[in-house]
Amino acid sequence: MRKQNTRPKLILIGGFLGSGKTTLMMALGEELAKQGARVAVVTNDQGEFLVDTAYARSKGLTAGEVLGGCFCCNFGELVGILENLEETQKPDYIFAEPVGSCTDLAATVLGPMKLYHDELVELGPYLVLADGGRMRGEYEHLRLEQPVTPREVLVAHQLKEASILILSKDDLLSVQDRDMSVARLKRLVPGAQIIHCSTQSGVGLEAIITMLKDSRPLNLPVPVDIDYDVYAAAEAELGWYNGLASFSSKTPFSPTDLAMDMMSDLKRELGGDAAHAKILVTSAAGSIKAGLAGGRLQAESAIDHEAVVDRVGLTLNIRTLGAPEKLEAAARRLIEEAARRYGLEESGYRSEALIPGAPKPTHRLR
Ligand SMILES: Nc1nc2c(ncn2[C@@H]2O[C@H](COP(=O)(O)OP(=O)(O)OP(=O)(O)O)[C@@H](O)[C@H]2O)c(=O)[nH]1
Ligand SMILES: [Mg+2]
Repeated sequence: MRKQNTRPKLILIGGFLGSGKTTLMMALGEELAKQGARVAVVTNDQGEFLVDTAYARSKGLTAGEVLGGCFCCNFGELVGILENLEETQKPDYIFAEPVGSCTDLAATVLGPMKLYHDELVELGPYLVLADGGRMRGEYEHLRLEQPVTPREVLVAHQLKEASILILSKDDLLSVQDRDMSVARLKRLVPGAQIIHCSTQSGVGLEAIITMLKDSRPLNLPVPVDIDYDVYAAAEAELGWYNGLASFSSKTPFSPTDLAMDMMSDLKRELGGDAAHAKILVTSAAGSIKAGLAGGRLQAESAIDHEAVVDRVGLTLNIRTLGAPEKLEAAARRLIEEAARRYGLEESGYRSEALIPGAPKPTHRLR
């Protein structure tokens, strides 16, 4: 059913790299679209060539993107995209996914949007994902309650400024794991509403949709203070690689095998160090997306497992500890190795590797 209100509802979905933002955004978007609503998404990255945008478009969703820095530092561009979506699509809901290493969105995006562009969008709740896989793994070793390292400060801050905390990847958690994670989140963000959710089992999705449809006015999340030098240091710990290429061959090959082999090679190379690495392989037979987050390799495919094709397009995004030049060299080796193993001809390679610059928000309301 279409929304009554004429302004689209803008829903920001935040959370650390690999926590499940895009997957959740697609699941919610597809469900709302099935119910007759018009849905658009806005993706965001420090660079170009995004798996998330290509993935959203491969699912038939209208996707705009803010490139070259987060929403907060490119606020005008975000507003331009929202205006354009309103003019061309008249969406009921717009999901926007900030960069996973970005925080302070209450002060730099939501507050300014309400203050300067109230006529353009109605603000929905700010959902922040706490990665279920990491809550019962890596995050057990993080002092989120008394953060010290830049990573701890960043992750704790992301969680603390949420309107609603989503404990993601519930399917990976035992009941006891879930209870412990929810209890920890409650201690960390007292009074927060917490919904546990899985895009695999479907748990929690209906509760989130019901909340998004609620037309009662919302309180904006209150900005939480953060030291921008520490925040910048947390972002600068990560090397960023985005690349794309095309592969073709006279002998048909399996896009699924190619994607999984490449990600297994990458997992061997990066081990648990990948904040998030993801690949999207598109072909005439469909697409496959595979991701490596928190040391776990997972795939989501919209293609027959047995399908073989003679050409594919490939987009590869890696965010991990380490220097961008090393990352670029590793990604290049990965692509060359895949081409050699499958006897493929490679063309159209483009890439960029960088360390995110210090955040300099267009607005910061406190
Ligand atoms: N088991 C499980 N895996 C999930 C779930 N949601 C997402 N994933 C996997 O988690 C990985 C990261 O998912 P994304 O949705 O790409 O995460 P993201 O937060 O958008 O990542 P960035 O855009 O890099 O910050 C992928 O391999 C997904 O398949 C879930 O509910 N259960
Ligand atoms: Mg994403």
